[in-house]
Amino acid sequence: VPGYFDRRQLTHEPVQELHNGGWTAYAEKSSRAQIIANSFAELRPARDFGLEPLLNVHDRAYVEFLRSAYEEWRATGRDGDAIGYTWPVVRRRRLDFDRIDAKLGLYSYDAATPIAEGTWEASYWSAQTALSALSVILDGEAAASFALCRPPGHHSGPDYCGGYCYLNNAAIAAEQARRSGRRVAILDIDYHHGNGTQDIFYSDPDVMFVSIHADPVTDYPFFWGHADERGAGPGEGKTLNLPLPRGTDFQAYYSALAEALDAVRSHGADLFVLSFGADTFEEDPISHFRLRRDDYRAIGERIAAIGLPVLVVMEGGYAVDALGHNVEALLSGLED
Ligand code: SP5
Ligand code: ZN
Repeated sequence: VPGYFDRRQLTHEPVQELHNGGWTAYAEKSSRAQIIANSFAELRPARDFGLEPLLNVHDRAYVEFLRSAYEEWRATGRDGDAIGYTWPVVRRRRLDFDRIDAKLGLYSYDAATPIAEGTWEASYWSAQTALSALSVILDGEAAASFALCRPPGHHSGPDYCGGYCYLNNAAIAAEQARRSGRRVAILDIDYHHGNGTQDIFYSDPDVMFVSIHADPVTDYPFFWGHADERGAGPGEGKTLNLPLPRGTDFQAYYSALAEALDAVRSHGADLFVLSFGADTFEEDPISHFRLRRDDYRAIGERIAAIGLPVLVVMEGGYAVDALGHNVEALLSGLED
């Protein structure tokens, strides 16, 4: 499976995030990508597809905010990373905001997603990495490809960042594929619900979104990913959420996977986008499922069995030492 990556994705290195009522070390660190990259004999560099595919998914004002937020933050005399602290949730009005603190509240939904010096550059190249990996599939050169995206993307929506995500890499690739005539299904198997991806395609009848994740009753992002969220308007029935309880092992997980793949088949998809988070791993430090390394191989094999071209887009996974092995296991299953 050809893999894509750009070293500029490593320039994003926020120092801390708000968690358990205090500041802790940022979990989505660049060594995650480095260790996955090290498990590949060869990774191809990303090509530059420009801003247009990003703007087909994200609002222009949001993209401009991402580009300039760090500079604006520093211009107000602050040190360190830009992070919001006031959110316009209560009786909000859409105003034209100028103050960076207001914009951070407007364009984010949590305090786990700071904007550091390299955030725009890394996010831009993370999205280009997804588009590059997609292009080998669209060109018919490979039946499967791997985008080593980092920062991840699935919590980012049309005009917001959150959950370590700034640009929605999987959604950007899916939208690009749809525009070249493909019928796309996205399966998200990160531990956390992919609320941003769901939001982007919620009313869309063409792109199906299926997610297996920790029940949002107990886990982040709490407000989305419940089983009764099934899409809206013409997209009704094209969103499928399969929440599972903390402690889920591979046996229960595999049943959900079978249900998810049945839905993909019924959509008549001809391109499969896998949002792959390895934070379902038993040793993940921030998550609570019990998958093991060999289970990722079995997941890959099961997905390969449906016989569609597969674009794998990296999302979360924080057991850094095991990340390379877990990604390798998934991709080796896909190859068989
Ligand atoms: C892409 C992805 O997996 N995002 C997950 C975001 C989850 N954020 C909420 C949990 C925060 C836990 N932070 C622990 C920090 C340890 N230093
Ligand atoms: Zn996750």
